Amino acid sequence: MQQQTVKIQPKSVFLAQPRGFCAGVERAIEIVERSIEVFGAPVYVRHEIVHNKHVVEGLKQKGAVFIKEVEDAPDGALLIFSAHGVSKKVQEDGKQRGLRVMDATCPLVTKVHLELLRHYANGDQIILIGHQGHPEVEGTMGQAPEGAVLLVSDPEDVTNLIVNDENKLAFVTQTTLSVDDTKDVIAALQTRFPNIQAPKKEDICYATSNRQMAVKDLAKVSDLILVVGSPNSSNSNRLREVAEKEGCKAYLIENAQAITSAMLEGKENIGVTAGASAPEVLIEEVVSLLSQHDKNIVSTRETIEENVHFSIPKELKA
Ligand code: 0CM
Ligand code: SF4
Repeated sequence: MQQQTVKIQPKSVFLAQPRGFCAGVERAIEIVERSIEVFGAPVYVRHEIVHNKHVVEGLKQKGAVFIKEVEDAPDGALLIFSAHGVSKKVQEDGKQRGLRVMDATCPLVTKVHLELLRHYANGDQIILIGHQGHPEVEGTMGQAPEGAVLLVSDPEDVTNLIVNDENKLAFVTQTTLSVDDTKDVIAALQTRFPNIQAPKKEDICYATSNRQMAVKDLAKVSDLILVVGSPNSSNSNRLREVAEKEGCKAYLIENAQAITSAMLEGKENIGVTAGASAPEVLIEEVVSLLSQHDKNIVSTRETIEENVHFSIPKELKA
């Protein structure tokens, strides 16, 4: 076993708080589990319910079938949309097929959709700050007809934008971006288009900003940070980048098995955090590996208390 061959004796292990599951992920997983309990297996989930391999494999065992598109679900199926949200077209496809649909879109993603729709109804051109190809970006852009929303990822994209009327512009953002990088993109937008309308309340969600704040704090005391999360998880990738920007070496790891001796060589103080879709059991395994010689080296660094909960649809409640 790889775990036994890793020679590690850090002086201390710091655990970020908050870390791991957010309210939107908890709700999305609960929707899948309750759908199976209430309606029976199989249930069909369009896209990974959240971007975590362990979560997806666990739900497969319970009777969830993960599909790419609505058309991959058989007639009469129960179809669940992932936490990242879907476009109007995907919603429409589900309706057209006459499928029973459960929407596990995080309410904070839906908030961005509604904001975008409000601007669209006002005749504003909308700029979305986000990463091309990410399912949330596809879902958010797809709230309005093709061409109505322009996507930018960095200040350079802002320089190249061609807009219809610079006095009828608004921007929204993906929920899981780097808070600091997004500030730079917003500054570039506001410099070029002084009348651009901003969201009333930030679109980057509470879980994303809190985890970034916590990893910055971790970076002050760590010489290595391990971020538990899957490679396709946007918010988890951002945590690794934020740690590195703070001057701390950081790796995104799927689980404890991914830790190598080379990663740990010469590192005395190791910080551990996790993306919003990474389950606590994976973090526990990482901590237990790092502290196998002495459990007393582990301490938690709390930066902010979280108290957010989203309820599941009525028909799934016990
Ligand atoms: O958006 P991201 O790739 O970070 O998704 P995730 O499934 O890793 O995290 C939860 C969410 C959302 C929306
Ligand atoms: Fe919702 Fe934020 Fe969690 Fe995504 S990371 S599911 S937007 S709370």
